[in-house]
Amino acid sequence: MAGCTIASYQTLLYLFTFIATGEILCQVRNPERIQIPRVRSPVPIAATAQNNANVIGRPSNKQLANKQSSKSQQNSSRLLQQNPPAPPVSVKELFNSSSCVEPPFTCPHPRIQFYLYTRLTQNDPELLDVTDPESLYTSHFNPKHPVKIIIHGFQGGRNLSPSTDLRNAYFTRGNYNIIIVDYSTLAQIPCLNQVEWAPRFCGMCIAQLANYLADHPRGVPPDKLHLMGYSVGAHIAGLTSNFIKSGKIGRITGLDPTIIFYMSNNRSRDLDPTDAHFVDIIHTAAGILGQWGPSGHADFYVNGGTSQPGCASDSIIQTLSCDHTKVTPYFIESINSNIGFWALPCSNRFYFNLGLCNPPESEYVLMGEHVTHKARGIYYLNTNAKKPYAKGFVKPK
Ligand SMILES: [Ca+2]
Repeated sequence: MAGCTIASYQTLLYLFTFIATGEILCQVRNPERIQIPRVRSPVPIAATAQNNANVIGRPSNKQLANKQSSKSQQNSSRLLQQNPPAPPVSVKELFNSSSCVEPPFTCPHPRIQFYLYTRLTQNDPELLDVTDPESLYTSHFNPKHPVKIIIHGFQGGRNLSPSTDLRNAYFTRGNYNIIIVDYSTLAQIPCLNQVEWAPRFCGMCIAQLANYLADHPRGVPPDKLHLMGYSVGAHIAGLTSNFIKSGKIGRITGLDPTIIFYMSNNRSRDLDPTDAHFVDIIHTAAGILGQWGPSGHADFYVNGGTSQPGCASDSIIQTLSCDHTKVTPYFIESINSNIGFWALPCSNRFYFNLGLCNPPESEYVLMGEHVTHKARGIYYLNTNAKKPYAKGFVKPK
């Protein structure tokens, strides 16, 4: 029995290594300075504390009024990031949630942080404190600009690609409020139990952020939010919807949602069309590291959806990781592409490859950032093997 447990653990570890390798392969670190808003709010705290009444695990009014508590949390957060707890030393500890993350498991949690980036603060993100109404007042958040909430994958982080590349692409285009959910120290490789548990917990805390934005006089309602998640981050976006009480999320983009831990048909446990007004999914490693079946209003299968050009290598791990991670450069390029990733509706890969799907031009849609929210069903498209990946509008021969 113990042997089975260890064998299962090893299998899972290999799977997570695939995902982690994919994340690590494209790591880019950017130096930055964190801004913690300190200017006083012109609006009484008591007024906004009342609006914050529906948030999950919300702090008490005493906490809302206690700035010292907020400062302590920020200091604690920094210490945790600088000194993560020691990894577990036994199989039993691996399945103990407290082995890597310290209780209490309530939101907000110092290991799940929200960094606001605007065009003016690209290198000086502002840490949002959902217990403090002043935090949003004194930040550069502008409710007139689109709000993008980016959720990285396993072993990702705000200073790693694709978070960094997404920010750069959006700020090249215009003004946005980009909130990076950084939970990099929440789910770590040795703590397998947390890899299943952490996404639900993370979703709950992101819902607290969404409710904070919805209740705040200078915030936005959930239908103005665009959540996008890569790999397990896609499911976290879906799980977030389970905890939002103040409306429905406007859009969720799933970037090759991982299949690991998400192979059941329990829609409350993963990303599905009920989680937002519009859910678009891009598949690049379907059936291997990514989910196979369609799970959004619109599902895009790129180059067949499973194997990506330019990813072949001598290492099977590198090849599979490359297929999985390739989804992010496709989406990033879509933000500023002049020709776009045009896709056509088609029921399956076989018909697409044979050129049997030949719909009228009016049925083609753009994949990626500028997808029409009216898109429904399964779409296929091909890309170039190297940048620029977009082929523009291409009709089957
Ligand atoms: Ca769901």
